[in-house]
Amino acid sequence: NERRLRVLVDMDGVIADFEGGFLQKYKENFPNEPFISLEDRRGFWVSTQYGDMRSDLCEKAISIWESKNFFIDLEPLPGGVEAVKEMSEMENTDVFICTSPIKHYSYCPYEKYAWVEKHLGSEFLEQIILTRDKTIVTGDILIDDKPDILGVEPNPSWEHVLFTACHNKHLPPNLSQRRLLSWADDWRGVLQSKRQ
Ligand code: UMP
Repeated sequence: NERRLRVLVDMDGVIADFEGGFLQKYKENFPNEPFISLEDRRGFWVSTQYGDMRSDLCEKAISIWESKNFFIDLEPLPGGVEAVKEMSEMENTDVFICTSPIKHYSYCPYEKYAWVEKHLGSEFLEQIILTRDKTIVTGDILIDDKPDILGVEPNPSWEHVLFTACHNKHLPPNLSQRRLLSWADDWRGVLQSKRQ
């Protein structure tokens, strides 16, 4: 059916609290090292901002999300699981979880599946897209907290709706990019605006 709406929902920073989970485990593992509060986060790459603070902190940051149980232990972001379930039950709507795994593959891909099963239910295991290049995935909307989503396809089919996160909330207004401030924002209106 050509009239079905296809919604791609990012995982880290949109339905799973990557930033909060990172900061908690970083402080536990490196209690004597400086850290960046969520209020002071700037830029998508946590490792870059930590490396800019002190060069050895880049690899210390990376060691946190490369560890076993990092991704499965992430808390859901407020309203995200409920929103994904609700949109998946809407008529003529297909929802996919579209997420980029880290290249250290020992735990992350497995734990992303386990997280989806735990928080969304086993039926959502059918809806997972793991890709390092989201531009080659077709959809009507991609809800994602990364400001610049680039890849081999110069003209992706989806409209990127920027989901607000600690690292992107200070970016200057971009009139060509819609935002969702949180899952309490009008995501239903965004979906409706794409239906025809
Ligand atoms: N990630 C890094 N380095 C960082 C921050 C995040 O490798 O500094 C990882 C976590 C996620 C991926 O696996 O990048 C981002 O995936 P998306 O949210 O773009 O799907």
